[in-house]
Amino acid sequence: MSKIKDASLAGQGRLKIQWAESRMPVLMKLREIHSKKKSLKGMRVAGCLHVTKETAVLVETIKACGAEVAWCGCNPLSTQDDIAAALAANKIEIYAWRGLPPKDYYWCIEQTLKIKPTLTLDDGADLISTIHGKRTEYLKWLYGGTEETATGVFRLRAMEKAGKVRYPIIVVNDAQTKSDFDNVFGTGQSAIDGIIRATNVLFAGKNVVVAGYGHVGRGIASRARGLGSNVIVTEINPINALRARMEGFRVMTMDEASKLGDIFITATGVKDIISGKHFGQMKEGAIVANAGHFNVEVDVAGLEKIAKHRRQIRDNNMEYVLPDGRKIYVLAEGRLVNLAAAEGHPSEVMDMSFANQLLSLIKLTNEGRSMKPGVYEVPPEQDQEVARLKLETMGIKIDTPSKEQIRYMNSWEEGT
Ligand code: ARJ
Repeated sequence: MSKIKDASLAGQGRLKIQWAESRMPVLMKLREIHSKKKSLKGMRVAGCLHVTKETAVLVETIKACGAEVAWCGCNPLSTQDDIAAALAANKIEIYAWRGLPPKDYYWCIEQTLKIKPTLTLDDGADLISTIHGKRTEYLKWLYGGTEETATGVFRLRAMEKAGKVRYPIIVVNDAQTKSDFDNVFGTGQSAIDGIIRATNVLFAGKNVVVAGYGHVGRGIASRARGLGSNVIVTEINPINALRARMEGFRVMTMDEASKLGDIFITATGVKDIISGKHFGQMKEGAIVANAGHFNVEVDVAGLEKIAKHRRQIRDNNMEYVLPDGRKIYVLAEGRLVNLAAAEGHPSEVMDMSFANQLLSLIKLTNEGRSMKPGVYEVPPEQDQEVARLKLETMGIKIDTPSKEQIRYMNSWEEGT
């Protein structure tokens, strides 16, 4: 049983998945090893993560390793209907279509729970929060869960602080081979890709305002600069602000930046970053996009209230006319622009994120029942292994420290 938009798109979706497979050598290698061992045998995996070609490679790997799977998307605008169709045609239970309303979004989550998951895989923690909220009857089957993204980790850390986490959850986002690559290079490229697909504007010579200078903001700022933009960063964290400044960007408040920007990109994970006052000060033709997980960073509802009228001028691009005649363009309804207006991060970088997902699921299969409820980091050995495998597939060799060097690194006696 599945619910998707159009089964006839399966062929096109399958080609895209095969393309992704050819760019995800680490995950494919792990598929080869762990499908032979049936490392997830007996597991039932409920997943709630953007339905893209890269996710499809992960889902089919999980299945090949012996698990049953039920899947749904984790954002109303990120599902690629051809990929959903290809997965459904491959007899994978999937509930996802692009543009579903919030009521259906939660209906899809509920459907995945019907397999009585032993493992959950989240991006944004909606599955975890549903189980901890109104579906606690599902707790008894659970070995553990994983979380893909920084916003989900914020939620989990808040739950942990309140003593509310009821099963072991590995925060894949915080692996170095995830957040230092996916969040930085992945979003850096895919967010700009989304903006370009929705607008085809020239980045050279534009003032690009990046809100937030965490991993994601750093990636976007660096890529926008590479395209010739003049980048302005806004922050609330003094250390991040200082880093942005010393990396050569102008740093100022959003109040100031809102008067200067041609393109605004939010990457904070926090609500109300761009709101009424800012819209009121923006230049004619300003473009506003969000790269954070939830659609809370840009107050689109507030803009709807002050705008005289609006029209959809291109795919994923809404033109708002303010009472004084100025036009402001909001991309993808303020939802994450890289997945809503483009295809998400390229396969090469998702390779490492999803290798971490798979290895974390295997760890929870073997050890989850003896782990206490709580939030767990990816083990450093796993992180190292993913990096080692990635380098190997790229044909890159690195040095090995000598015995003497290892002794030196672990000693304190030797100085000048
Ligand atoms: C699936 C993707 C893709 C992609 O790892 C990234 C992250 O942290 C999420 C925030 O919601 C999105 C996720 N991501 C980016 N690109 N997931 N397929 N191609």
